[in-house]
Amino acid sequence: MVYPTPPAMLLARDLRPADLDHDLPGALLRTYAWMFAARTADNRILELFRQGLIRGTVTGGQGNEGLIVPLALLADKAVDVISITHRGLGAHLIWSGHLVDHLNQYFANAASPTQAREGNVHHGDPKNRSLPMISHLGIMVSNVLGATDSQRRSGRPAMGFAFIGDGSSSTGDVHESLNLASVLGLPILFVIENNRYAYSTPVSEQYAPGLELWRRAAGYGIEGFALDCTGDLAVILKSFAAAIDTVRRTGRPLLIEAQTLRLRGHAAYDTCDYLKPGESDAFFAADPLPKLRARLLQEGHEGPVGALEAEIAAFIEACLRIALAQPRPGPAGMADGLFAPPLPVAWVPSLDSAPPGPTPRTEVLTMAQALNRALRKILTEVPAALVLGQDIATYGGAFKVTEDLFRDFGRPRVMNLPLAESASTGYAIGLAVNGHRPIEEFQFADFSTEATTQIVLNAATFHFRSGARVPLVLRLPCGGGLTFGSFHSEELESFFLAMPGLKALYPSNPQDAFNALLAAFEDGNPVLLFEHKGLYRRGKEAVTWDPAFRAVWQPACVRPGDFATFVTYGEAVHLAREVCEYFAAEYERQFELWDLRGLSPLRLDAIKESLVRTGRLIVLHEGRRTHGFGAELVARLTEEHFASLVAPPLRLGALDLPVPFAPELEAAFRPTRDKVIAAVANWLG
Ligand SMILES: Cc1ncc(C[n+]2csc(CCOP(=O)(O)OP(=O)(O)O)c2C)c(N)n1
Ligand SMILES: [Mg+2]
Repeated sequence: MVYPTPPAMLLARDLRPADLDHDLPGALLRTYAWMFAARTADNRILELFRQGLIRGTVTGGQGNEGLIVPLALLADKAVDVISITHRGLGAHLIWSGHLVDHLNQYFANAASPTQAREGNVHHGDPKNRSLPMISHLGIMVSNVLGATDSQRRSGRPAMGFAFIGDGSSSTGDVHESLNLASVLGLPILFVIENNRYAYSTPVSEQYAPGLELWRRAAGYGIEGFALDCTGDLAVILKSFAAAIDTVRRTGRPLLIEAQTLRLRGHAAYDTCDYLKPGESDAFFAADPLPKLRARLLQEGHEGPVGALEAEIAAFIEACLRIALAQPRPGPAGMADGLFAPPLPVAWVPSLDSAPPGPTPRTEVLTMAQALNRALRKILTEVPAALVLGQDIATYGGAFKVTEDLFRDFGRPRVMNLPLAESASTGYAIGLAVNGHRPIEEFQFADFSTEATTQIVLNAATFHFRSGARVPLVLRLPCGGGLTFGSFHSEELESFFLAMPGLKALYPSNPQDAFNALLAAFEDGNPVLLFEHKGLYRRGKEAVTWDPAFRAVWQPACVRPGDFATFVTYGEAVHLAREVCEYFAAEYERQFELWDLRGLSPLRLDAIKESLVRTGRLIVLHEGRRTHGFGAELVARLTEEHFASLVAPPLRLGALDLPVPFAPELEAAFRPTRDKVIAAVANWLG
């Protein structure tokens, strides 16, 4: 399909600071052309929405062009990073792609950048470092930090553009990201688009009256200033150009609070009845577009302005005709779009990256040490790999899993991060999307709930909605039994895996842990690695390079048996082994014990075969029973082979309570050897 050729004025997508000095009228004319294109496209999109030809919602950028167009023109689109918000169609048009591509997105056509899996302005162009937005405001800011840092690590003189509304300035992620950019020293231009409203909420209800948001910069130790983006475009262009130069040159963040406008209310459906009398008229009076037009006419550009307006309007209509006739999407291939294909590494076939000798090198290691060896191997063999988390550098992590890595690999490959799980995870996502391969340690799995949106809505959906991959390993020290109480003992597999797009491994021994970390790392998707704290130092076992390490995605048969199929994972494998031994000795019943290992995707074929043989199913896990992972396991295992069951399945887990603190209470809460034996004996009848 040949798309219409854009008008000559829209072929140039850049403005350089020198252009402002040498040919200011030309620069203003080009800025006007793009502002006019963005406005006209936004207006037409609104009309088409009202005609029912666009679904979802339409949040226009009308009034924001004086901010977004200059910035997008001045950015270096060959290296910089951006995440455009719901007021930034102008930036999308300038950054990359053809207008038809962007219209395809609005119409949810088959050829849309998101394959119609996302709507409205929720697209980006990750290959060109435009990171797509999700609805959750504030979340993308840290992604910009990560991708910009990735660019810089690769030696490119990049900077990032992060947009924040007056409303989203209140989110935790924005605060976390401003602090993170400052402490890491990242070249990010933070731009607050202050249009005085968040949906219907005026700024007086968003932050204390009289405050100016740009003054927050000082609190983060960065520069900041205010800029009226409804005013003189020459001033706006020069101010932005100077700010961009400062950020690129200093490598430090900078915060601009830009006064801007939201001429059409929050979205197409907004009644705007919360506006004070005359307020809307005042907005339109401040509109930068007619003001710039009047200036250009006054300066004698009537001819070019009229010509470019006619050309742009005709171009937009031609593009709309094409986009309206594009094929609709179909579901074929949708299910395969959840995960990206693996990113295999050509590993040195040895435990420690040394050339392999005639006999494979073996070390007797705890699980914590096995994980440390795997991290060391990854950092040695994959330059794009990096390890991030709290207290993981000199201290070696709360459980010493990263011990000595900082000493041997140094910063920035082994990096402490501030206490900000959400922005840290968003930063890791940004690094991953741009080609780095971060491994993030959460100090305790419990604290990953702070990053829930980043994990389950952003990272997990990224590939599905954009086609980009997010090779990210999230290490989660989990589980109880150590008298740590409710907030340091959680089992979160059901919580996270209720949402699509995450893979998960849960090893039960040192060799599997070593294998699981390598397998998770080369999967090329967001992978949760559950590490039970009780297993870190449970004992030492021989660990070696295992050419079949990817088999850790499959369940392992720990003990053969014919009477019942017993499925579990993590620390409970050890408990289950004792239970199996007890029933073999006391009841002469042999249970076939399976260690699940891979929790997502679930590979249950071998266990199903076992169940067909035994006809009896026991599922055990440490987490709570209600909505526990066992519910899914029992359902999946029995729905196909229901007829071969000779007994109802037995599902064992913890009580439906917060994890209690005292050892006596925790023992009553968790499955223990005696309780499991009693439950199984009762089930046997
Ligand atoms: C975290 C979050 N909460 C609520 C919403 C719903 N919502 C969508 S836009 C919006 C207002 C945003 O205001 P602001 O940040 O000022 O940006 P503006 O729309 O004014 O450009 C709200 C509340 C959201 N998208 N994200
Ligand atoms: Mg706002």
